[in-house]
Amino acid sequence: MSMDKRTFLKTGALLGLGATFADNIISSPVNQIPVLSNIDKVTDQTGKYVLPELPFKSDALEPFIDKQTVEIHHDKHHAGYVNGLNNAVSKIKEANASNDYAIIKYWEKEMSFNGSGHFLHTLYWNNLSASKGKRSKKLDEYMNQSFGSYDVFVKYFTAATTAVEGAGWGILAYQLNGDRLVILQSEIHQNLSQWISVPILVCDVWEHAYYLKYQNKRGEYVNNFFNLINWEIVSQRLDNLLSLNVK
Ligand code: MN3
Repeated sequence: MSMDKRTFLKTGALLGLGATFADNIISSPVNQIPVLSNIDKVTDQTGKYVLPELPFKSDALEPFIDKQTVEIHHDKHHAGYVNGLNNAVSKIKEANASNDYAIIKYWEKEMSFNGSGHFLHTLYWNNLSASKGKRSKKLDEYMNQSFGSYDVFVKYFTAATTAVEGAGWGILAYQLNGDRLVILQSEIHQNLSQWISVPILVCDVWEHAYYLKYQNKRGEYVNNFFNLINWEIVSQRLDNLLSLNVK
């Protein structure tokens, strides 16, 4: 039994998972990564979004990134996203309580913009350090599989990140179902996604999904969508994600 498998099984036991389930899980390379907890935490105990402390002193990245930039970036910009996100969440709660969804599109956009801002900055601070650290064998394996080599990754990531149109991010991501690494550009923070959120239920509202039958009546199609949801699959997706225990 490999170290990875032992680590996982131990964790699986802690989570109360059966051996069969653990055996299934370890067949995917990503799940051999020991469970990571408390890295990239975005909330406090109560579930409220909070600004994480910097994992280093604000001058630690000198001379590459200066102290003043780090302080303004973290204390002002990142803090602003956290406040904006909490505000959007409370406005959405109000909408649910009053059954008034007149400006739900606005608050969804605010939640997405500020949420992605909060989450990406949390990842950013935690993936920076004055001491570079070493890549794991597993990460190198995935780099080789996905891009050919680490050197190609560096060239590709540099090119894609430099070429982001306007403000945004270069992102190295693990594609859950496809089991590979991908490099993405994000314009602004979000484009209506939230980077650490993984879909478990989706409804296609492109016109091709409903137009022949519903024409312009998208709301009717969405109402009827609720007659068709496979909640077992949705529940299973949630269970799969909870088993990753990355909270
Ligand atoms: Mn920023």
